[in-house]
Amino acid sequence: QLRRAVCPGSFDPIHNGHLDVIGRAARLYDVVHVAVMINQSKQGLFTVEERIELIREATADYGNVEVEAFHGLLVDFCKQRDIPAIVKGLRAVSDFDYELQMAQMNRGLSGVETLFVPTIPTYSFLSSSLVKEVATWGGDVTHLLPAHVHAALIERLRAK
Ligand code: COD
Repeated sequence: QLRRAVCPGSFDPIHNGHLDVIGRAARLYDVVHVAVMINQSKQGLFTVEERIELIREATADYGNVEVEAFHGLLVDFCKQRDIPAIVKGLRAVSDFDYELQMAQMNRGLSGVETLFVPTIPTYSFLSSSLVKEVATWGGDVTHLLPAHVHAALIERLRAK
């Protein structure tokens, strides 16, 4: 039986911090599912379909990453696909409170485990919202995103 894990998130858009965590999970598990949350109440810069395409291109070389959208509870996504583990990056203590709450809740709901990998220091300050904010005002974020994501971001911000 294949050993599966999920890396969930908004990924609006995917950045190098996300990719680091997904890549590390992909070395530990047979199949890594990247689950892109559909959030009806919050419109992103990219549509869920666009985000999925950007992630697919960024993770194609790993060879064992599957990218899908989901709505509703993450534990239901896991149950439907026989996924026993959630893999998350931990940036700093500021992430810890909320991540611990979600981990406890998800385990209580369905027994799914959450594993945390410490973010590499280079990306510990990185978030999609900061990348968007900096890029909006012309700051250079080239080194924080895969090249095709950077190009899509610049294009999208120009069109707005
Ligand atoms: N370095 C390393 N990892 C990072 C970095 C970084 N710089 N930035 C983010 N990450 C990792 C983290 O593990 C993070 O959780 C993940 O990437 C995704 O990040 P985002 O910002 O794209 O996604 P979020 O925080 O908006 O995602 C939240 C979830 C979708 C995971 C969460 O809301 C969820 O599970 N929702 C589903 C509904 C549900 O089940 N709710 C009940 C929860 S108990």
